[in-house]
Amino acid sequence: MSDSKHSGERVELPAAARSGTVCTASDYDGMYARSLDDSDSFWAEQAQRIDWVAEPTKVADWSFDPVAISWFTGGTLNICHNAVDRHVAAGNGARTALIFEPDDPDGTVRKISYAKLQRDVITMANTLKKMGVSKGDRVTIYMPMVPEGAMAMLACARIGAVHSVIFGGFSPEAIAGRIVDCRSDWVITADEGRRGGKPIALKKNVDEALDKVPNRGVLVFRNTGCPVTMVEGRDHWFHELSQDVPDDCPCEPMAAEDPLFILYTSGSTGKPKGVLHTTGGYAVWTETTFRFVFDYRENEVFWCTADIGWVTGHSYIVYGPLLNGATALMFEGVPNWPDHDRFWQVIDKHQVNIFYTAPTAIRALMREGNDHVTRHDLSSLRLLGSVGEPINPEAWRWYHDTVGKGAIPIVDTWWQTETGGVMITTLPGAHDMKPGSAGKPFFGICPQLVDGEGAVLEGEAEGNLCITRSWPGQARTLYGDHDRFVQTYFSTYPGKYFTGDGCRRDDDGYYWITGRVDDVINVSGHRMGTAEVESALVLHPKVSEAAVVGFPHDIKGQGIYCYVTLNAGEEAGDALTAELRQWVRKEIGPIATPDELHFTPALPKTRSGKIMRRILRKIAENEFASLGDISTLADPAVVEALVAGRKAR
Ligand code: 6R9
Repeated sequence: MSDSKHSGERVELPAAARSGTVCTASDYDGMYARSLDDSDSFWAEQAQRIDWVAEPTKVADWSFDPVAISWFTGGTLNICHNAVDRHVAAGNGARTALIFEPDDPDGTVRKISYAKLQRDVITMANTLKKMGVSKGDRVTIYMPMVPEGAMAMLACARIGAVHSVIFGGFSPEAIAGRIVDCRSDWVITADEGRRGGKPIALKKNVDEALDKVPNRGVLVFRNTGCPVTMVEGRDHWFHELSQDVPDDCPCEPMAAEDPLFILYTSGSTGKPKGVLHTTGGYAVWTETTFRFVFDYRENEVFWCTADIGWVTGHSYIVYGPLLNGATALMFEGVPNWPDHDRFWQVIDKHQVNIFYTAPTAIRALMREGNDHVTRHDLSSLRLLGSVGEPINPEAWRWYHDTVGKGAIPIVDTWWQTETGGVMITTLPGAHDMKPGSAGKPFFGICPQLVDGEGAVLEGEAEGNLCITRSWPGQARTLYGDHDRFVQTYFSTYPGKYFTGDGCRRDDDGYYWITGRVDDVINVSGHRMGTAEVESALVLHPKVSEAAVVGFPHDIKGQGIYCYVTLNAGEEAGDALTAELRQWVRKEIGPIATPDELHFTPALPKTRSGKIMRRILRKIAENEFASLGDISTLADPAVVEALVAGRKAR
């Protein structure tokens, strides 16, 4: 272990991790070089692990200025065939595809083989067809973390429908907005979900959303059996509609660039962005990244704790593992219910080999002490992973030493909804680790650091993280708004994809993500546009203006800090604080609940009326000494009042 101020602490890869790996250090160097120097042949080779109906005639075909991205042109395929059917056809039908661990530890575990998954997906695909869904239709999926959620995605992919999964924690308003944005006529949901012992009223939320945006059909799964209202002609119980559907359903051949899914994510302006991924490139990218990043070995159990409503769930619960014929664990519950040892208990119970979670969960569990971990047998673990936000070295250490017993590697994987899969990480059999650093670029990834003016920074440097070349899993557009896609990602530094993240590269070529540089905050690994929360707040009749920033939060990484000015005559107080918190929950969902509401008579503004967020951020962070230049403020006294207010909290 070496220690250097600039390049960070280096934790050597255990010798055992280097043997039997899919990619050694020298393999990586050679493959990485080839992935850039001879990109087409490199990706054509990776693409051979996918079954194509028609082979692609061209590998990469893209430009970042103007922005037009295609991969595997001329190729046709079906990702459901690749994730499910081909494993059955190859004689692996009996292998477990999904292990379902329910919220309640005493509930029923389900083990779903590839053969069973195929039958269930066929039934679901035919039921969707019977309801009226056809190729190209957008289908909203608002499901609990049960296997039927994954099956719904695969069933859409099978018939060429485009899925748009909405996280079960989102509100009716958020569902309605997303349905309108992608003009989705269909919803797949369940009566109710469960998490941490509490019910989640999924069908009821859908009903409220559909009051605003009528839909053609809703397919409803019976999950908890709670009573729900079924709207005649619109709502269908799956167990009824699926009666008598045929038991075969051919996989629709899709062009490589046909849309596979839309996934909404937060941007720096109010409206969520419908990130669009297409079929061929996403299949190759998730298959390849899963294979190399997790170094998956036959019969291992892989557990990614994300929800399928986030990109991590799409790529590393559903598509990446299943494309590799792996066994993926799907967990309905939460880390701290019924007790803080739930994760460790599940690892022991299902003999999990690869465990992939988020720093927010690690920090929360670290707080509860080591006993919760040490009382379980975690010896099945071979590899740990982290995703969603920078992991602080202290949490990394605990994860490594207490969970991994200091004996197994950690992959800290940096990527985004827009990147489809992992972009920067160490590889578990190739690279030493550095706590807090994601590591090295994955094959085909060309990271570049630029300063505020766009000047390229070489060697050891800190700047804004761009990617200069396309990769197969890159998002192709924002649904229905290509201009916004270009504007958001390619206009700050023309000719480059701008990630929105700040980053440092050390003298070993390791990348250290420093966080978002735009008005997006990262709450428990979930991206939240500050503008979204502001819009929700100002919708309240008593609120005049709101400015939202992130601030350091022990568990969540960043918390939501809201500065609020009220309309004349309105009184601030605990009751209004509670009311506004509830209001934002209802507008966006529980993950957007403000942590701090700071009422203020005025916000710091420039003379041209722009809110000085930089200052608000510093005040929220308790960094009063470094407020910077406040001379351009219309009324500098506002700042003094805000600082006094912050200190008093
Ligand atoms: C996969 C996912 C993307 C943003 C990204 C960055 C942050 C994700 C990270 C990380 C540091 C890591 N992020 N992984 N920061 N180290 N290993 O999380 O996608 O929800 O779109 O968020 O999350 O800021 O830009 P998404």
